[in-house]
Amino acid sequence: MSLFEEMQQAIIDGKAPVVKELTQKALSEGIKPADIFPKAIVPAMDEVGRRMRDCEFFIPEVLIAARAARAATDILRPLLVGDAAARPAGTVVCCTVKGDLHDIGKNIVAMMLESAGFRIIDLGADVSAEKIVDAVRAHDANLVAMSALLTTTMVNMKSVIEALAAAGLREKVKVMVGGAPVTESWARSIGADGYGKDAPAAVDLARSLAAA
Ligand code: B12
Repeated sequence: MSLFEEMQQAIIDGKAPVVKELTQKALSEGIKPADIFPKAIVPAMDEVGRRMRDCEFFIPEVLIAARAARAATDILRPLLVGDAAARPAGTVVCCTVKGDLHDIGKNIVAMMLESAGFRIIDLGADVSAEKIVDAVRAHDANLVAMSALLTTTMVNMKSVIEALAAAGLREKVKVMVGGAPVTESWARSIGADGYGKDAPAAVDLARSLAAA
């Protein structure tokens, strides 16, 4: 098994200490930090996404794998600053909307996006439209990923889209939405650019929106 394959397996198995050790080994062997994303982390998390889609993995396994992937990204991120070849796939402002404290799904989405090479600005839960607008501006984000778990808070997604438009930022950012009560038709009705039903779908969607 190659070092990259070993790393992939360790991520899928959720073995964070092994991932950390293998990441350090890869770096000591002269492997470029930027190569570790496409050759180990992204394919491993793509496989985790596939298993989740096929009901082979459930939330705990996904969280454990995402944490293991983070053991690598935590080491690699500081090394990538200023490396043009390692430009992130995009910058995503991630949050759960105002009034809503549910953040488990949002955290999974954020971790999967990070593992797929996106820079994540995670604002947490119960986040106001103004805070999202400020973060998009401050971090020059090209994507906003919003989560809502309550039928009473999903309406706040619309307010965020309106606030982005009022701030003159709507043309600059793509908006993706998700969360248990959110649907494709809801996303369309509030003028979002896309809806994802789970974290693997969020990764596919972010990739296609960032490329559009
Ligand atoms: C855990 C939980 C809580 C925890 C939250 C802890 C936390 N840190 O998140 C606590 C105890 C705090 C809580 C509180 C409440 N809860 Co609650 N909670 C849940 C529960 C059981 C699980 C939610 C969850 O984490 N699911 C697992 C994650 C992984 O799934 P997910 O969030 O849907 O995310 C996935 C996808 O939706 C998608 N996704 C998510 N976000 C995004 C974003 C984007 C951009 C994309 C593309 C995709 C995407 O990808 C994720 C990963 O696959 C649900 C029931 C349920 N089965 O959904 C009720 C539920 C959501 N809660 C509910 C309620 C009513 C409440 C309370 C109002 C209860 C009360 N009376 O106080 C409060 C509200 C507090 C508040 N202001 O937010 C109701 C909502 C009903 C409704 N239709 O609005 C539910 C459905 C339970 C029920 N059947 O009644 N809750």
